[in-house]
Amino acid sequence: MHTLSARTYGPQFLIIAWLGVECNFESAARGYNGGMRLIAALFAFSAFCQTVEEARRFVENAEADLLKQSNYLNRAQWLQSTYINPDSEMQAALANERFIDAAKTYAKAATKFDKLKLPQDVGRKLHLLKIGLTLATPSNKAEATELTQLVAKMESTYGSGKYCRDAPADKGKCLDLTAISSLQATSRDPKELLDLWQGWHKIARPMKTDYQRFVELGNKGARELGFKDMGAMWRSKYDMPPDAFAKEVDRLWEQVRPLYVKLHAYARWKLRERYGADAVPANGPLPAHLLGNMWAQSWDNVYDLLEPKGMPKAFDLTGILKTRKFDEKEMVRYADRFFQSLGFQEMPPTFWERSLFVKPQDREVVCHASAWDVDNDEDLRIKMCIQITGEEFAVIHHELGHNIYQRAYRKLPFFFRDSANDGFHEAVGDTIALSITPEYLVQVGLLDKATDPSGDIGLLMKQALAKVSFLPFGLMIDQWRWKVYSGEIAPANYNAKWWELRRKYQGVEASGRGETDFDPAAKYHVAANVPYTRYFLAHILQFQFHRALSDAAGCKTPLHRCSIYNSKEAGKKLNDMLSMGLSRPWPDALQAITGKREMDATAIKDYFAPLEKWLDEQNKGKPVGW
Ligand code: X8Z
Ligand code: ZN
Repeated sequence: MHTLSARTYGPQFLIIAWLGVECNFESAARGYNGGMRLIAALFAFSAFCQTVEEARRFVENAEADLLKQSNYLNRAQWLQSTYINPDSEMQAALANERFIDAAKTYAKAATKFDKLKLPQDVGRKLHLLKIGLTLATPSNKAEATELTQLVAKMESTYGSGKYCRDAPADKGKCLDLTAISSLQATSRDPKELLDLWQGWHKIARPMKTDYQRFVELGNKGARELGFKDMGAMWRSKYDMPPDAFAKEVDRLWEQVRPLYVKLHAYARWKLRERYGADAVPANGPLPAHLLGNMWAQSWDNVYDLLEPKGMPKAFDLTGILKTRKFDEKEMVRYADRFFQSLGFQEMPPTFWERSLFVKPQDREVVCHASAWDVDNDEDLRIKMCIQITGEEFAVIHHELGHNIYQRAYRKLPFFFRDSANDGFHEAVGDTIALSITPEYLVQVGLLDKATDPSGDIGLLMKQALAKVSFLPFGLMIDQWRWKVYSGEIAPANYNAKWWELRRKYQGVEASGRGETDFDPAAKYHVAANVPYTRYFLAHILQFQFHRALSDAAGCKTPLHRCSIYNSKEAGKKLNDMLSMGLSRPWPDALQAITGKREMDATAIKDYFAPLEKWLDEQNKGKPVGW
């Protein structure tokens, strides 16, 4: 980590540093004596020394240039994502290549100020410049072009991926991921579920060779910036040494693992009841295709199979939205109004004009939901092929959370226009979605009457199937990638190791997979090179945020019944944190909202405490673990 305060200075350097000037004074003067030494030193002083003023000017120039290039890159990428074709793919790759090349050049040049004692803002910006990229291209031009084209191509391949069933009756019928996902959510036919699962995973096979080359070139670029590999570069963004961050993630996982294992055990015997002893083992991992989600990353779609018996049901938001004939835009309006109720401004007119809410019929788009700040100012947009379901209602809040964050920090200098760490960005909208309680739904007229809190196990179960089930998945993707980037996982074992980790963390498995399969790239973030540990962090952080904001809102009920809707106090607290952007290390931002400086899983554990107790009862005499 870049710690200016930890530097030690020799006596002569002290004065120079105090003047705000530093250079390799001693080595420039070495070999000279007396007066000559002084002249040589003065020469070095004027020719090679960097001043604080120069550092500030360097940063300002880099900021202005990269802001301009970022705006251009955003536009090229928006076009690629909302209109996949060879031309948009090429344009996006080229814009990316140029942006990365410029950022890398600045990052390397920034090291010339390494020995200067700098004001906090300048020092932090130089640090951010050095650690900011998630993809670094090699300086060899041909390789840089190859790498950015590979990344664009993999994202397009994923975005336009389809499963064409080959049964005669289905000839010519191809399903995209949106269609497959809604079938997976509702079908309870194990044969069909397996077929859909296997069908989608075929889209990833052709990406294996590209991915291997991508790793090679991406590592080369990261090493040119002084990182061990691309994984170390990713782990360097958390205001602590990369290895310490890896340990921090392990620590958080150990805090929540027992809760996950209990939910897993319960899910296993319920699925066994439904699908039979042949399909679901008594004490082994769960079949990956039976959880209602392509990656078994959230299980709320199989809530009906896992519903606690003899308890009131969780509210059925999908049912409510469908009965009331909601359209996509109306769902977004609810999320916008929620943020307004906290004191945030409504989304600007351009948001409604330029966002993509509905999957176009006439072209390929990357349907995976995302939020954009196209001009790094007010041109906020979301891109999402919205489905009319409760799950998507939450995703809309997730995306709008990104936009609200972006707008909160838009007045900061460009290098600070980001979240405190990437987990924060992913946590904001989810935090708001935790406030979609029965009381909130009554307040906004979507539910007639809130159920009695005494029977909340159903509600908590539904929430746990979305949140607790996610934790090991959120963790394992980068456990795999970090090892791939470091070389510990070789291409010959890509798939086997992927399944080893899925089994280890999630306790899920798939049969008959081999190395012609490349199952990791059947997940968007692998194909599109988006780091994933951020979502694991977000699933811890959002409960910390929710607890702190519920306190600010004066909520006295159990946490899962707290909604911060309409609370200006909670809104202010949230905005205090959001508007800090990336200007301070993330513990400062965490303190601004929660009063604590550590990421900590006690909030998620408190939230689910009644469910955990109930699970302990249910699992008595049943195998736990795999
Ligand atoms: O990718 C997303 C968001 C966009 S940042 C929709 N999420 C992860 C995923 O879908 O895998 C949100 C939760 C996890
Ligand atoms: Zn997100």
